[in-house]
Amino acid sequence: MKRVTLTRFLIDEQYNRSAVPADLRLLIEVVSRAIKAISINVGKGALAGILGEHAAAAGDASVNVQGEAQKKLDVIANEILLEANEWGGHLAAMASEEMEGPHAIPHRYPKGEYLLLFDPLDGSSNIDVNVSVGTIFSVLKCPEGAEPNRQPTEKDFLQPGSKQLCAGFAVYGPSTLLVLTLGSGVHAFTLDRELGSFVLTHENIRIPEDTKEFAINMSNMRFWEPPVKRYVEEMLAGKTGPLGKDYNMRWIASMVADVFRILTRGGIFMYPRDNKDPSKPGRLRLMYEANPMAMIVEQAGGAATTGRERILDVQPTGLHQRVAVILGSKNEVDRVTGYHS
Ligand code: AFP
Repeated sequence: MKRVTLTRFLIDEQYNRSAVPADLRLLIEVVSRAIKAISINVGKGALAGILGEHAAAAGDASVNVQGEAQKKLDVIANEILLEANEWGGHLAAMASEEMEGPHAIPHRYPKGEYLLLFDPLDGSSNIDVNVSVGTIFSVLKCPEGAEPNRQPTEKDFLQPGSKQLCAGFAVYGPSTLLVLTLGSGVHAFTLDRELGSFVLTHENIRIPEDTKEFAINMSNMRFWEPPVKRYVEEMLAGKTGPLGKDYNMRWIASMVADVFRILTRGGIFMYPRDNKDPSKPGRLRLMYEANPMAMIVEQAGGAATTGRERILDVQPTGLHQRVAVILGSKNEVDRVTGYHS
């Protein structure tokens, strides 16, 4: 089998309908190198003394802007991505789940036109139990500013997901995978640890429009809204119910692992709005989880909604805002979204 590395994929126009701008190629290459470094850290597990919770200076567990306990690897992954990306001249600024506001490019480095957003380590509650985790990233173009060299503000990031130029995620599992879309389909690369290169292994991934597999955290059932309750009950009724077929269930609690499974064999993933915490319209973050995953899923022929609207159409109001997520096999997403109207 011809071994096409990520580098060749980005340059060889037979893989991309339109040429990938050099600065965007550099961004993707740099992010892929950071993903390799994170993969090495994750792979060391308990041997590196970096499992468990990150202790703030005071010695107690630190919490991130979400008010969630930070794992040591959350902080390490965030720092790896910041350090890898801040000097290359391809970025105007960065934003991360782990940081309150945008991360400016230090004045000593050149700046570029792209904004990079990321969840450095998604699924971090799974790290200590050795279950797959990942990194999710999204690329936007920085709006033209009135004055040159102005520092981008949070407002510059608040663009709907339909404006993304690129989206991707890594899965640190039995193998390390990089899933990528530039708007011309979805492709996955497997890390060849001997070469240190990402090699194209899944070209033009397509999600089957139908499925018999759903992913949801069932322990929240009593908090769901009626349309989701109805849909899940219909699937649980299987052949005896209105959907006329039996369903299987998976819930890994690492979005990257659940989404990659859906990319490879179909399925529907739901983290719907629930009334467990009425102040939160969902658990997952729009800018660096839902939007990149929605672009990838749509580019693979699937669908992604909040239950009420297309995720990529949501006009963001805050860098860390949360949103309900229903994504995967198109016919199933359309069905449950239809129940909401
Ligand atoms: P953590 O990063 O805090 O582990 O959350 C992971 C996640 O954002 C997403 O990857 C999972 O699908 C979802 O949360 C799991 O949520 P529950 O733990 O409530 O099932």
